[in-house]
Amino acid sequence: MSKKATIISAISALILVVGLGIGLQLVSHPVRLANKAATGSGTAIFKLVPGSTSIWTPSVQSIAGVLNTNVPMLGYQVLVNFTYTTATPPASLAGTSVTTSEPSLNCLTNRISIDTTAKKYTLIISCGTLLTNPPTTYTTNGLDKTVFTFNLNSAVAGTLTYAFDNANSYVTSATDASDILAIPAGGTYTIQSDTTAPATISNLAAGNPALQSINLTWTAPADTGLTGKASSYDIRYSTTTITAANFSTAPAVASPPTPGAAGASESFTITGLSPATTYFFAIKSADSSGNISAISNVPSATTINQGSLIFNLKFQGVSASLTGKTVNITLQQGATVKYTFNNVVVAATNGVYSATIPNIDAGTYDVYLKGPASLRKKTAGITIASGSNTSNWPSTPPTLLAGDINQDNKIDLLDYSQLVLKFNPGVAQTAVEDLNFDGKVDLLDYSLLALNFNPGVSGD
Ligand SMILES: [Ca+2]
Ligand SMILES: [Ca+2]
Ligand SMILES: [Ca+2]
Repeated sequence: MSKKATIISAISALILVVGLGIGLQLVSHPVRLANKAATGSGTAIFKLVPGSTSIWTPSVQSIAGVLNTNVPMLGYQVLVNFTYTTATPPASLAGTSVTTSEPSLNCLTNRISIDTTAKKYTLIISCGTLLTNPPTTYTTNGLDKTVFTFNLNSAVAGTLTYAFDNANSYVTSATDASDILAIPAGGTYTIQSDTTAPATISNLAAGNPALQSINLTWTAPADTGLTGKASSYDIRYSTTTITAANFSTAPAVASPPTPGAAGASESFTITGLSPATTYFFAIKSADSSGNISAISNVPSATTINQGSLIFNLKFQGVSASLTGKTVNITLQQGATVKYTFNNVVVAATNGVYSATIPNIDAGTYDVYLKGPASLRKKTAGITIASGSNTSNWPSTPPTLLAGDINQDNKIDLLDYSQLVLKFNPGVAQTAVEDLNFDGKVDLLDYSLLALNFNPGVSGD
């Protein structure tokens, strides 16, 4: 039973008891009572105004308090003495301890719940250094909210205290808001710092090795604190194994990813590694309080071992820088063919034609080049180094000898016969028999074939 209800009831009783048929005008109102008292007494003085009508329309309300029905009449005033029983103060602020120091944590969200039904409390909360917003003290009208939200400083432990402001706390019943109700006591929260590190990552895996990169995958760890996840990763790699003791001295990844929610699949590719090198990897995570996890498992992986074939050549009898010329290339180790590339376009500068072929396993090869109507030419002992754009290709480009029109790697009467069929000096034509690539099949081509004519002897 609120005191307001008690007052109204007292007035109602008064009207009923006195029954004078004249109006009552409240003279002293509100009636202020002692704070925090569960029960008490009060006095209301009413002025009787003959001929007027009552300004009160008594409502039907039960009374828990006890009215003093011995109401003396003092002239035109009526003195009402009554006792009252306060309404039940709000339930205590729920929750007793919050374990966290996460930044921007709504430390009291869903933790303070005040029954404000028909009551109005002014709540003063002081978080001291815990609070960043508001800085230290927060005052609110309890009527308009039951949940109070504050931001905590990161990684600060301490005590949050709260109290109700007696002078500005009221019970509000209907439209009247002047009667002080018992004020609930204040209390404290203990804000504890987070001293528990995120869980240790145990499924770090290294895979997808490329020439200079390796991909890592793992599962995001869980952490204490309200976010439940780590706030940062520290990823290390080394060409020697990583231990808890040397973790901090291993090179760190410059821009590790931001941790996802606990249990999320994480993936990160480390670049800038050396080719053909075995690396070890390890990861730790930290929470926003600076707690650092133990070292993860330490997987390893090896970058691939490849380089590029960089070569050049000349076509016999061709000094021009022509476009669209192609060669077939074979890389062999002994009799074993390791790579074959057909119709590789070679770019020309002053009659020297060149190209680069990447992704060749590091090693030493014999490289065979063959033009559209030339004998195959071997360049022995070419070393391809991992990740390298240099090789020991001869400084003097090999020259492909012209005349193998029928592509049997010999220059003989078969080739001569084909050339004769296309022989047509002065007439432009595109033909493989145009050995010097000048757009005609004439004596120049015949001369080249004759120069290399060597029946029974094959190219390299
Ligand atoms: Ca933690
Ligand atoms: Ca031939
Ligand atoms: Ca020609």
